[in-house]
Amino acid sequence: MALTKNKKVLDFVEAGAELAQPDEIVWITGDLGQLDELRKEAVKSGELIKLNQSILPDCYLHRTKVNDVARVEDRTFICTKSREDAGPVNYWMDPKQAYELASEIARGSMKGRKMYVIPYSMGVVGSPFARYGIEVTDSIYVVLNMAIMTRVGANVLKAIGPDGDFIKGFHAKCNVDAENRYIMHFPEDNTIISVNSAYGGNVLLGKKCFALRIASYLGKNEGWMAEHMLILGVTFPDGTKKYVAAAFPSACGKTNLAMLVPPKHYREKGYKIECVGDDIAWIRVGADGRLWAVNPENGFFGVAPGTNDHSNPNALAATKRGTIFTNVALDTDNMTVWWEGLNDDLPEHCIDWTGKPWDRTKFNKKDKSTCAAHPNSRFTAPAKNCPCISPEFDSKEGVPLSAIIFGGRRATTTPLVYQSRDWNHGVFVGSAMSSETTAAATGATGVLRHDPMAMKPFAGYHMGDYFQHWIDMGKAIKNPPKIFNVNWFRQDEDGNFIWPGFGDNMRVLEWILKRCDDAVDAEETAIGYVPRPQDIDLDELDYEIAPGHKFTQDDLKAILAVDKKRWAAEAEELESYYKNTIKTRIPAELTECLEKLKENCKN
Ligand code: SAT
Ligand code: MN
Repeated sequence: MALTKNKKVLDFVEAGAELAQPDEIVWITGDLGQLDELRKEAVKSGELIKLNQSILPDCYLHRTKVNDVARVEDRTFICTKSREDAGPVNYWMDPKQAYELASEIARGSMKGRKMYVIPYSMGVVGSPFARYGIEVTDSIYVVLNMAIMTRVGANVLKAIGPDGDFIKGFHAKCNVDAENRYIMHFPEDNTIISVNSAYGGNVLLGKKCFALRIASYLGKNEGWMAEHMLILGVTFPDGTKKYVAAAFPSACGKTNLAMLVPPKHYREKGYKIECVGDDIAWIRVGADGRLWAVNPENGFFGVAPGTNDHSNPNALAATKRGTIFTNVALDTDNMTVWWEGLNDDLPEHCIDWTGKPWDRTKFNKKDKSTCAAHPNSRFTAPAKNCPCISPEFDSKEGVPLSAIIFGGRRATTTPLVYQSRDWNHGVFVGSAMSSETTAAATGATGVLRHDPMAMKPFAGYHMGDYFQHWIDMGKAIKNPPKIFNVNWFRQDEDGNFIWPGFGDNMRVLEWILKRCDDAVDAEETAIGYVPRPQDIDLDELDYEIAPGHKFTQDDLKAILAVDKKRWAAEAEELESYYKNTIKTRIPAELTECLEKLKENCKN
């Protein structure tokens, strides 16, 4: 039975049903009993595998088709009336053509299936930040994941009200045919359509599709920002708190930084990190002239491989109940999960992510094809499970930002950390981000590509207009956060990571926050302010870059150095990206920063 009298909602659901012709329509109420029945049904059909309930209560494993393991950027479209408005780094399709194509593919696709109607909220229901969506889908996996990642149920329909608007999301898994897979966004119609996939970012429409692509477009028009950022809170020994948002591309450690456990001597002094969000931040200017951020999500869709007791004990703890694992390995001796980097106890009896028995004797760390878990295998865990979740997680107003951090995976050139000269220069630094690609999207990994503000796959409109929006926001912020860039991924000639990363990133965070208070000096360089090596706390740092090579101040000096020759080349490359890729609508403020960088690198 329909749960609302809102005609727009009813018309949308009816149109979806008319097209896809499901046998039945099921409204998701948010009722725990209903979700439980769906889990049972999914276990019966094999869509979910029930894990050991005494070790992993309420946890399940799901395997996708092997052709459907990551976001598909080349099949993700922004469908604006004018091609120019989608901009140069998005794939574009004419909206009329897109609707027709999607209809053709989805027509009759839910025959013999049920269509679930998921009312969901991005943000705390009823808060001024919150935005609502309705996703219809024929996948129980999607329903159960959305019920973790967002706030779902009848109360959302109440919040939408009898006449309110919402973002329309239509998902049909069809035959999971990669050749007919389309993830389409219609920002001018508040609509998302996804067909022929059943994987995470392609189908959990509240996440990247709504909370970034559609929301970034809404934010541009309404004067706020939707960003691919974690949000964390730092508590200082005197009890004060400061908040930081950080943008890194997918699978570059946002979840790890958001849940960081500081080194022992910091903990002993009273430092604490709390996680507000690990992937998406919605940001507005507050009445006090500062930027305020909320995490619109309700769970974590984190990368499993590499997550362990050292790299991220908080994320690991979050996955111990109520979690859906996707494409990890199944340890059949005790019906638990395993992935590369979880521990050194390779399971003796194990089914790999494709559903085949796995032979641990053939495992070779360097060869992905011998891995038991897919490199982009994931856990969907409720945020409330996280031991370090911030008390501000459910705050309606969000948290005030002291700093914004950009970062990518860069083996060379980019120092461990540097600070921009001011807001506009910070926007320039974000626009100049490049990072090595990861398994989070299909295609080659380890290839350096431009990824401005980590939003290349997620800005729902023209990238030049997006830069302009950042510049314009700066004008509206009386007390702007300071903007920094970090790079945890510098490598030596043998490919070893020079900086330890993980919990030791606290040492860099501390410097960043001191800079926000003008409590520490810095060296002005060609690219911005870089720490003096003595200002990064190396106390009790015990890290071996390679066997026999312990990290010392000299290594720190090396990863803080700004090599003007390399930066001159970087600037030249960026100039070509601006000119040949973005081409138009680049704010003058950014080209001025580029000219200054070129000038600074000359001698
Ligand atoms: O697949 S998702 O887009 O949800 C995760 C990611 O790539 O960041
Ligand atoms: Mn992400």
